[in-house]
Amino acid sequence: MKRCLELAKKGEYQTAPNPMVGCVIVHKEHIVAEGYHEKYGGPHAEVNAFNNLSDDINSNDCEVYVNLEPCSFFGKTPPCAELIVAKKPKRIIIGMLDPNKKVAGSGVKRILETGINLKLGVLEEECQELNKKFIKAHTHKSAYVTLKWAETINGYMARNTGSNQSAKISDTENNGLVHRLRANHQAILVGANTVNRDNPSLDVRHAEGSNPVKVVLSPNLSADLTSTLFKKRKTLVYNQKESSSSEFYELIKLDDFSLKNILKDLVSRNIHSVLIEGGPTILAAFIEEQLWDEAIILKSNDSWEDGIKAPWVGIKSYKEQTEGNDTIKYFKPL
Ligand code: AOF
Ligand code: ZN
Repeated sequence: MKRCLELAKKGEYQTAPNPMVGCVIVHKEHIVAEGYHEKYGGPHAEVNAFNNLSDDINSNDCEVYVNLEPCSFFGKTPPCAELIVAKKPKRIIIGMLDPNKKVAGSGVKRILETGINLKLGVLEEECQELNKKFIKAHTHKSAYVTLKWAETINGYMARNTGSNQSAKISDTENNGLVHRLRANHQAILVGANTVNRDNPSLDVRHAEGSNPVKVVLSPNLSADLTSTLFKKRKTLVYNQKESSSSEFYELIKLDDFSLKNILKDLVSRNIHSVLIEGGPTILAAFIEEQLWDEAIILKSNDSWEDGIKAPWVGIKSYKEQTEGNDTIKYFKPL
């Protein structure tokens, strides 16, 4: 199962909104074939693993390991549970059930019906951790939220006035961490004030992976639609005034404009995860409404005399790491 998780992780930047899944086929205690879900829309892990199994090996004598329950419906690909039933391995070992309501136990049920020996719940916590964004979206119909900001050693995240007010954490901004974080989320969200003051591009530059969907919260449509952000790739602009679409932005009017409804609307668009990059008011609102799943704070060595205070997550970090002169702190709600 550990190997399944390793294989699954290879799909990290390509599978969303699908889960990361790895599959290992064992014959006489030796791994004889492996496969993983490589990209969204592509074949599932089980299919790739069986395609890699040599014809000389009888699948009836094999054990199949997979970190997620085999699917049981025709989506972009045929059901993996039927593949398992057809290959009839002597045992299948599954990490966790699939929270997708189109599966939700029916894959396991189908396999058990045919008398194949099945074990469920191996390394379950690790399996859940790997696919936490997929699980959150399917279980709660709300996007997985990661908060991210940079702050000075004395807790300021922005200057009081002027443009480009954000605290720049040069050691970390320039390495891959921030960009990997962006590539790891399906969307990246900022408020109208951040757009107007910082004019960010919100692209992935120093990491592999595709660019996340850009999302702007602009209840009164105050975000300047001529900013850099709106010059390429479509941006979703949640607001209270108007729904319309143009080449580079889609205005989405929400009658009940709330963070909760925005996270729900993102999932309805197949966007399972969102990185919140500011500004301070929006970050504080996600914390206040307890709508966050993790927070990553980049703490610099700079000390400012004044400025806009960074929000406070209210708990201690569970992990810290050093990047040059910066400290990266990781938080999860209790
Ligand atoms: C598996 N193995 O490797 C993956 C599974 O549209 P489709 O056909 O790609 O189906 C996507 C759904 O299938 C996804 O939401 C999840 O429930 C399941 N993913 N299942 O047996 C895999 N990636
Ligand atoms: Zn499948």
